[in-house]
Amino acid sequence: MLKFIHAADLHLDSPFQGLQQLPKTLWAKVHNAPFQATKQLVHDAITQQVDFVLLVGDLFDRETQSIQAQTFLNDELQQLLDAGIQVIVSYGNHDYMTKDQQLHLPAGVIIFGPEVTTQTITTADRQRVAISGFSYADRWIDTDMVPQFPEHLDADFQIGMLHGAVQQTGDNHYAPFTLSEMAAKHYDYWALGHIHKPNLLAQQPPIVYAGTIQGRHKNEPGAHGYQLVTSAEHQLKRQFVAADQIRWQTLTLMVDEQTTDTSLIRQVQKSLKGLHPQVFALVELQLNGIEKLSTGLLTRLTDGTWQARFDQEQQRNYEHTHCWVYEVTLKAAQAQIQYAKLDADFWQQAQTAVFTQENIELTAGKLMQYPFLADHLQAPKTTAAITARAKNELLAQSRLEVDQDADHKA
Ligand SMILES: [Mn+2]
Repeated sequence: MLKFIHAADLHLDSPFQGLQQLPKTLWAKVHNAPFQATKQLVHDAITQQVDFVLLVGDLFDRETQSIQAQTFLNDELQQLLDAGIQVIVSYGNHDYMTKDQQLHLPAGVIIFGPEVTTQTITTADRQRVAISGFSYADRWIDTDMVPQFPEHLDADFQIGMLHGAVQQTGDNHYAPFTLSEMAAKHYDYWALGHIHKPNLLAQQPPIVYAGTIQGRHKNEPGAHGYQLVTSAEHQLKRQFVAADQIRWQTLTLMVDEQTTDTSLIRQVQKSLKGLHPQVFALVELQLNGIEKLSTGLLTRLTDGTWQARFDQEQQRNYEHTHCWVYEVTLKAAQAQIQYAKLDADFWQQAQTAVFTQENIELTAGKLMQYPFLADHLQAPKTTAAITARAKNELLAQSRLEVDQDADHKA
């Protein structure tokens, strides 16, 4: 039986920005999570006695890697090689191979170059597996690489490794492909990387995104890990295996006129105790119905005062609850908030004019040259999130003004 692991997007050395306020031990756990997840993969590969491990790009988060991250990965890959497990690597858009910046992976690791080539591996039980793939030589590949992949060769199984995204309208910077051209190659498995959510694009033969091994921010929620692939008759079957050490999730609570600083703390703690996460949870607390809150509490939620108080509480409990609330987001229950001093139509007009993709790009300026920032800033979700935050700020601000006016009248 053939057995292998397909993983991608380890993103070692991810900075986990915006979480530096976490308690030291928790911050260390978060920062180490991609490393621990990788250790888990290596451990599983050895205990499962797989034939080989495929790593489909973005092993590192940036094209320049820390010595620690390089040493770590080399040690782990060496353990696989020592156990007789072959390792096949293609680089992606985050760790593309520049001429002057070559990674030194352990001797014996098979690394694809910038052109599509094929490596044939013979497994312990004499099965021949042809694996085709390529590495990024630059941060972008605008051309479809699938036509360069050979037809199914004379081997028991043929696998394609591709770090990229399905062709879409607009920009295609990540080796754009279509499912039909992949299917037309008659491979037994397409091992994909780049998209961080584990995703099965086609059932049989499988065309699969392994997903990132560890979710790195709130837009990568849910379980993450790798694919364990085994042969049954002449088909390859895959199974998702979790390897992540922390998980991102959202907790939604309703608040109203009765909510006080203290009652909210109790309400959140009670809900967290009920979560019982299997894997340590980093929780975005989403409060709905905030237009009913007192001005004082709304202000303390907006300026971080409430969160600072709550942090003192969760410092004492987080090892027990296995959760940490890292962010509080505020939502009004009504779609249209009545702003005290703002005409609703005027707000709508201003919102449409100000919160545009174009304005965000203009504001970001030179930062747009970094593909990972450009991807984030161009996502419709980002525009929506910035708009929502501005609304909450305006709401808190206008409520304060109303109160001040009331004071003047008294
Ligand atoms: Mn990636």
